[in-house]
Amino acid sequence: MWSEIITAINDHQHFIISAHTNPDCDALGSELGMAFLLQQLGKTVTILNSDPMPPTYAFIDPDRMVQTYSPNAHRKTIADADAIIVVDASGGWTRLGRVGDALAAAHKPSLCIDHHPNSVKYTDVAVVDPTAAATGELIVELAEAIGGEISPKMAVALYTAIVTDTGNFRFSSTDARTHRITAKLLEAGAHPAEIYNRLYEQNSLARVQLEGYTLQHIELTHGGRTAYSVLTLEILERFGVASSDLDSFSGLSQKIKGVDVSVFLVELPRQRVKISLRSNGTVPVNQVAAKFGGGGHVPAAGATADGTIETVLSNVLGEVAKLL
Ligand SMILES: [Mn+2]
Repeated sequence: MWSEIITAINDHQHFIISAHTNPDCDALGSELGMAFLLQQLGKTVTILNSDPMPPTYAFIDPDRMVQTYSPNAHRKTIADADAIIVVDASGGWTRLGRVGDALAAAHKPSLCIDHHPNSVKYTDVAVVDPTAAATGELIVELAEAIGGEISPKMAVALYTAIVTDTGNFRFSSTDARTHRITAKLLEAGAHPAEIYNRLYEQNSLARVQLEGYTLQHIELTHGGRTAYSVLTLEILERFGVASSDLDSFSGLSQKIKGVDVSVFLVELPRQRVKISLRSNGTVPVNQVAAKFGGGGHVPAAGATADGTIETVLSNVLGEVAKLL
């Protein structure tokens, strides 16, 4: 499975790694795991994303390798690169946002490593394995296949990728392979209690109180099968919490008995809305996300849409209703 990827890595020296917009922890951890592996092999690496690293996840990047793409600052970096590696995004260059346009236009040899279903082949070489619970799992398998060593830094980045993408090993994608790979990461120096603390126990009081506000404003529709909550710019401003800092809010209403789908919308500036969708695994919310130009998995997906929050909410609920 890895032979083409390994050949391409061996054949090149300067790499750019990228992932999808609004990178989650699997995207970031996989980028960093891949970057540390390439450095170990004597390669040079630049990680470029369209959106910044959420502060919560910064602990997996002790060397501050993840950069936010800027056309002027990175023109030469892209021109000088030999090859591009995309992780955790297989819907096409557009899934990468602004940096995707620049990378596509550069026409460099390109590789993709991902676990999203319904992949679109847009790179020269791709390993897409939807049975993997996280792209982080695939990076561990690649590291082994290439004869690399899992360093403590790699272990932390990749463990964090897997633990977040599996909802702390509770999503149905979690299997024996996940745990076998995770065991290796623990042996290599990832500490679960420490990582849990960094991920989930560093909230500001305001963010915890905003969680309370969100819980208090959950609405049910579709006979109780769909729950939705909406955070407007005004509310975010009132609580002083950034829209990029709300990842764990999207599944809050899945706690409710009878709820199959959770819709969580966050208003962004300039009439844009961030859509986060969760389901109990029986409703493919990635199909809804795809309608709005996003993507994801059956139980967890997202997109960013243009429009007022009211319009986007009614359109999203309409699309969800079609699947129920
Ligand atoms: Mn992922």
